[in-house]
Amino acid sequence: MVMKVEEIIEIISQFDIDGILLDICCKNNGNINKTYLATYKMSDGEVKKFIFQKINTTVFKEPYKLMKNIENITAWIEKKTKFNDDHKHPCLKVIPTKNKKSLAVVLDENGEKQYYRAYNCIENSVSYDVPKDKKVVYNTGKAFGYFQRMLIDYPITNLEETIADFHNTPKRYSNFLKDVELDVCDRAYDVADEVVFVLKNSSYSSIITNLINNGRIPIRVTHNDTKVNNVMMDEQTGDYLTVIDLDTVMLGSSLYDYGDGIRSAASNAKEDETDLDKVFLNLELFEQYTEGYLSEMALYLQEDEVCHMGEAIAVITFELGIRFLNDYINGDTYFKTNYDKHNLIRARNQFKLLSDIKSKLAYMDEYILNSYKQKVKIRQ
Ligand code: GN1
Ligand code: MG
Repeated sequence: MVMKVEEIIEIISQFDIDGILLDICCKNNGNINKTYLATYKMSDGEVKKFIFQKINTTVFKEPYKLMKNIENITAWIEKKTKFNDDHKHPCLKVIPTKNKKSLAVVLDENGEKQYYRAYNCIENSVSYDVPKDKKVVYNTGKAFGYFQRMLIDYPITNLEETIADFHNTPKRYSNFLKDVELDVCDRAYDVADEVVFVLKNSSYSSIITNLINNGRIPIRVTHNDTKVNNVMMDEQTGDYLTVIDLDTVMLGSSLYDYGDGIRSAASNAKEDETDLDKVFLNLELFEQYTEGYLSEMALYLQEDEVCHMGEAIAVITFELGIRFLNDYINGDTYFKTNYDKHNLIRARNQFKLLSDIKSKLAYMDEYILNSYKQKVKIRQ
């Protein structure tokens, strides 16, 4: 449903922003929430930008819990940033409504509640769907490593689960099998090759969850959506500024975050590239991300985490491929799509990427271990 400009202006006027709206536009990023960028002239004359987002409540069923997490996490990071006298990394801030709520609520034409939130906009920043160079990839790894490090001592009891079983890959796999069986849209037959690919690679589903369940790797506060475009970079210097999209910050494993970061930042092509010859894991970019990530996190990782970082890239790529294919089979109810077979295209893309990742695992494992050892030795 397309929202009229007057409607969105009415909604954002509920937020506590002391300025006059100059311009608003819809941003076409993210597969879940709807995002707007607005420019204001503030009462002191300064021109400032703000981000507004409509929360997708099919995905995030409890928006207030979600916002509580984000407010607590951003406050935690801001406190640490101030303590460290760090002026390089501006913090994401939730802008409250005039009646001091984290969300503006409006009713849609069916009487359903719609939830909107506002953030400061990180000034002079840019994000990339496909990184423009090696430096962006290095800095993406560093940004997510830094984020994990900032939250290493975050009180975990103070964190809500915003999506149940988000990175529970075995559950994703068993749900997928059920949905293939149900085949509500009559689409499974046409994607038999892709379904067979999933079955053949099913051993990837339980690698990380087994490590967690056997107590071999720690549970940490993790981002859980470490896509390259979730890092804001300095337009001029190319350095990372801050990590955004904190909706899925929950308890999880560092392995999913590292794996997802590589899957996203080191793929040679965008997630919906149809020419599969272009889709492969770029090893040079893999090295850059790994260097950036380990420069922040090497000292904090446990041995079993380091030993499984390579495999984690395969696991998360398998998981996302299943999610896209599952959504296609279910009739495209979860991810935003721009055309008919968009989710199927995305699934094929991830499966091609997975095949390539598998062929490079031995190299990547060795690289990770050497890089880790070097960093730990230097710091000791
Ligand atoms: C979604 O909203 P966005 O684009 O940052 C998804 C991620 C997927 C990603 C794939 C809550 O992230 O899990 O990895 O698409 N977020 C959610 O592009 O499902
Ligand atoms: Mg997201």
